[in-house]
Amino acid sequence: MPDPHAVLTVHKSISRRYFLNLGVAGAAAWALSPLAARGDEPDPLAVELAKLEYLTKWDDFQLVERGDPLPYTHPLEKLQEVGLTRESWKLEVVSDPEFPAKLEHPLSREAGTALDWTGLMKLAETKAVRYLKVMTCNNGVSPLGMGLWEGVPLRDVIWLAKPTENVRRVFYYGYHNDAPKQIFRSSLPIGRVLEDPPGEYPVLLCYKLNGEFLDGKRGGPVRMLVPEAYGFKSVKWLIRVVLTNSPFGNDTYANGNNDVDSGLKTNARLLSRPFKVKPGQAIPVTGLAQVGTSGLQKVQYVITPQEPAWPADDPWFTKADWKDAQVLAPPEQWGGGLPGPLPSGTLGIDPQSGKPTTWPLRHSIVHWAALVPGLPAGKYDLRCRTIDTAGHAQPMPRPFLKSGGNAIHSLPLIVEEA
Ligand SMILES: Nc1nc2c(c(=O)[nH]1)N[C@H]1C(S)=C(S)[C@@H](COP(=O)(O)O)O[C@H]1N2
Ligand SMILES: [Mo]
Repeated sequence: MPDPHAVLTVHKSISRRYFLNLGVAGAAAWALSPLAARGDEPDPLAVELAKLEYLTKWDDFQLVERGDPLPYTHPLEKLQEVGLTRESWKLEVVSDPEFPAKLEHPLSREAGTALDWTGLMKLAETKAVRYLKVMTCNNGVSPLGMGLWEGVPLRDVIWLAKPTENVRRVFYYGYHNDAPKQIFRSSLPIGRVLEDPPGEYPVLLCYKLNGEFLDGKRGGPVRMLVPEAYGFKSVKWLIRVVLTNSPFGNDTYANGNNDVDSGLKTNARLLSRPFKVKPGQAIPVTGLAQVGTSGLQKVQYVITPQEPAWPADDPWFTKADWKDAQVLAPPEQWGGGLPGPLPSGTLGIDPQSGKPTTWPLRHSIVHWAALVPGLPAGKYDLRCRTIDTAGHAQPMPRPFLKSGGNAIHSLPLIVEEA
């Protein structure tokens, strides 16, 4: 267990660094701001900030899980029988009977050739890959958690099955209680699995989150991890990979009207702001932004009076007076209960300095902050948005909800004498 006070120090230090960056005015504002703890009393906002580790602790990771019963809740004996313990885990890589692919060495339970945990760990000795990635549900408003994931590239296991022709897609399945109605599956084009565009991370057979082996609750022993995609592509309790000559996807999530080819969207959320401030008092605001396919150039905020209401013909506040917030630098401590610094070989991290080689990192989050100048008494709405690398303001360029949420987040703010 990491020391919660250590975390508090980390977060106060990033916030303090931000306010001090603003110069003399910033230093004065910092001293007055509720982020500066007074004496031994941690300020309520500082306590909120203390929860904002860069990586998410296991217990704070939100889950999206189907199954009745949930696959990991079976008694140990049953878990062993179905292969949901490390010792009993087996992964098949077989051909699709409906649209057959040609495999010279299928990995099947029946033939006793399925990949087991020992085989996976053997591969991991030379092939293990680690990277940071945010897990977000296509239908959720904020990320489920930010993780350091480790696994073996899926392609290395696919090659063990010696595919030779008629492979157009990869279907993959989680354990589903042998009940057809409970199947959870997803798919990728074979090209995406075999090749990574420059700088892109590989699709993984993932077995670790934040330095610890996945337990059942986190989708273990092994889950899929698709770095650029929403969570539904990262199937948990993985038991079967099917190589198919079908040119079409089979994703369970398509049944929910979801855009199953969507990459992560770039968007911003507010995390903390005082609900009520005095007239003229500077307002410290913090938030989080998700760095999606289109990258992140800026985070911005705007405050508008609640009355009169903003013109209905500008629902995305494109004509509002948006101001730039400050995207915070990489953290000095990554949090998430990680036992020590980021492990060597983490993609995107310089092995010498332990710092990211670019910032922000792809498919990840950043924290941001702004010190908003004081306002006259009144009722306001505070909003935030991102500007992506191409200069598109959220919710563009893909405002369609079923491709993943990126609506403009808004919270009320009251300015009045105490
Ligand atoms: N087998 C299985 N895998 C699954 C799911 C599921 O219900 N069953 N949910 C998916 C969805 S919709 C999401 S958003 C992610 C969430 O990952 P997490 O629960 O580890 O946060 O898991 C995905 N993998
Ligand atoms: Mo999801």
